[in-house]
Amino acid sequence: MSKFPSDKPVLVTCGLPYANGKAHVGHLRTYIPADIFTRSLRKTGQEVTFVCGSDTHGTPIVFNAEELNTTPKELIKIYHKHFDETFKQMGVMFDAFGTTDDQTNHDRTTDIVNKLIENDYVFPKTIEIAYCPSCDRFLPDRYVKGTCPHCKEEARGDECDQGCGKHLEPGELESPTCTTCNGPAEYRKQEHFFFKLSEFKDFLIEHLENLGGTLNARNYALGWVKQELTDWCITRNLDWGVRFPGHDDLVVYVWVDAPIGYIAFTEEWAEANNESWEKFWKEDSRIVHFIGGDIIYHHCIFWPAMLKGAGYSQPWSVVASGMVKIEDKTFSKSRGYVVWVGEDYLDHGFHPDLLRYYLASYTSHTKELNFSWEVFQDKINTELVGVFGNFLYRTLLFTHKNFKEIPAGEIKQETLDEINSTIEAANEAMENYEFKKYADAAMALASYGNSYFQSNEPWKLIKEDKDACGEVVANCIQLAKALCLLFEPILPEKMEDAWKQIGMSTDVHEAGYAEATELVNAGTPLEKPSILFEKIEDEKTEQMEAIASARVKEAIAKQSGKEEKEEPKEMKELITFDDFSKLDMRIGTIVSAEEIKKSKKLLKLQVDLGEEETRQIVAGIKESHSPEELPGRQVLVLANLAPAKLCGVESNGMVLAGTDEDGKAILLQPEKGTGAGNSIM
Ligand code: B3M
Ligand code: ZN
Repeated sequence: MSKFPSDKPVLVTCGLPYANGKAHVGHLRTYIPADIFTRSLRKTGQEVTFVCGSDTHGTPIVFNAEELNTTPKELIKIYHKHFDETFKQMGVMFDAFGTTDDQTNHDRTTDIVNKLIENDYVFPKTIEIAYCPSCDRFLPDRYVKGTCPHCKEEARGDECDQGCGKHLEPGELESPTCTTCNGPAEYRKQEHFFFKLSEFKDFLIEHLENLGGTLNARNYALGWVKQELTDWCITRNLDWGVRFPGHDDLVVYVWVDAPIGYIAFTEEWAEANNESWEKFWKEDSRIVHFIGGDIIYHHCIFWPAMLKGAGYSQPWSVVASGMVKIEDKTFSKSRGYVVWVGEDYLDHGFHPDLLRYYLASYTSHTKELNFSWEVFQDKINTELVGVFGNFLYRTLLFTHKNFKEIPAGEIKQETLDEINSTIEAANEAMENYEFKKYADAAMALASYGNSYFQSNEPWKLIKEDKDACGEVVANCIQLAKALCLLFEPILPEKMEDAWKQIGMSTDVHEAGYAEATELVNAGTPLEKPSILFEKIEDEKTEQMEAIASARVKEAIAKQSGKEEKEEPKEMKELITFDDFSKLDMRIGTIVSAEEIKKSKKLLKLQVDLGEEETRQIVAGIKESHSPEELPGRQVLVLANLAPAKLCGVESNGMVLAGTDEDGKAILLQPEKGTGAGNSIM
């Protein structure tokens, strides 16, 4: 049964960007799918409110402001404006976009903290806090670094950001050092306030068992809750933030007032639109949080417990996106592995909708996404240009040339059935937060349109039977109409254009999926069409790749200067011997190698695997190996990998390689020469 539309009010939120840095593609991996989800729900007839805002408190902001010789207030003003503008440019249309420093949020936070105190969920405790004797101050969160007590990696005060990723409580860090003067810090006793998180264990287990969204969020959180829940220190020694009631020297921890921003922004929206915020936060509702995979703990544990303790409604779903990487390194603006939305994308003249399409359709939402200009180009050129754009343009050009209007003609049941089943599949994908499946379903309808056009040969029919030709064309325009509606959530601006081109005078953003099967109006005049999607040239991709790799190289150089440690490798899921024995691994001998002209990274190899014919395998080793040096070399090959096309070239297996210090491929090889085809055990 379909979950949408429902009678319950739906609120969609996105994790709040810290207002102390620019927007990068990693951010968009959360915001764009959330925007697509909101737009798509609206198309089913569901009313949705979509809110977000800037996260303006916490030590990173005070820290940055100090470094830039400005005040936190000035700093957040600049970045708040930047995010607001960037989201609008990217077509991410929030109904409200506030800041956690708004008075509404100060008031709501104070109210919630007071409720928690009243309900006896807050208690004082004297703890050891890092203190720097030479700077003469207490060191909250980012002001102190040291060793993580859990994994012994270098960590900062509130989070083991380079090691195990655990949230750290004040006083937990070993060998504390002041990040301002780099001098040794000491622990001093001080009274702080704690939230009794441990009392919420049973509530949280039940809450999480019923929580919707993506399984990664739910399952991680359940794992943590079942292990241990420690009470949570919710105050800090800072001037900047929301005052802890009754204590002028303390503010609440940023992770208290940041999620409360979701409520405050709903209030701001309600105030401006004469609406109720309570229907979401005090009554039975569907609150859907879109977040990055690194803040599951805060959204699935702290936040619902806090809401429960203060008598508010809890989230209905948490949708957590996988991380974004660039050249296999996790995005990190502090380390420089980053693709900026402004200077690395929009400023190069790329249309926002292309990036929306790429992010939505590249891989499943919870998987890691390795940002690649080559894949970006390939997806745009083959799918948007080659399939969807091609169908729209050839249909409209042909219609304009031969009819100048939508011709009369019966819309066939088969066409309507195809549209209906696509919408059904797309909606099901959306309800499961499977944006790639949604995009693929829509693209498959465009392919259907191309085959329909091609097999009916309207260019022949026009000479023989104009009426029959008109019918084919009318069916194509019906398909085009459905495609505009299906693609609007992903390509909002482009579909505004396409909607006009097919002769519609209404607003495509307001139109619902139900209109897809409302018959197009014969006789509607059609203008000469314009091309919606242009091919991205190879030179452009190469230029963009060069920028990205220069950025990563620079970051690596900077880092080795700072002697920072590499990211530790996370172990993948355990597999059984049975799983392993499914791999057919063999020694292979490279017989020949040639360049794939279109690709910077790929070579086409013929490999002897002891079979009758050699195998064609495409390998990403062009940057490290020239084709001439390869024939005769022995390599390790995964022989039973399903065939795939890389850059249009068929590949039947995988040559195993590792990477060197610069991230270039190094081939793995047997210790001594042996027969091709010998298996690896
Ligand atoms: N400002 C950003 C992050 O840690 C943080 C999110 C707050 S959501 C309430 O990804
Ligand atoms: Zn750790």
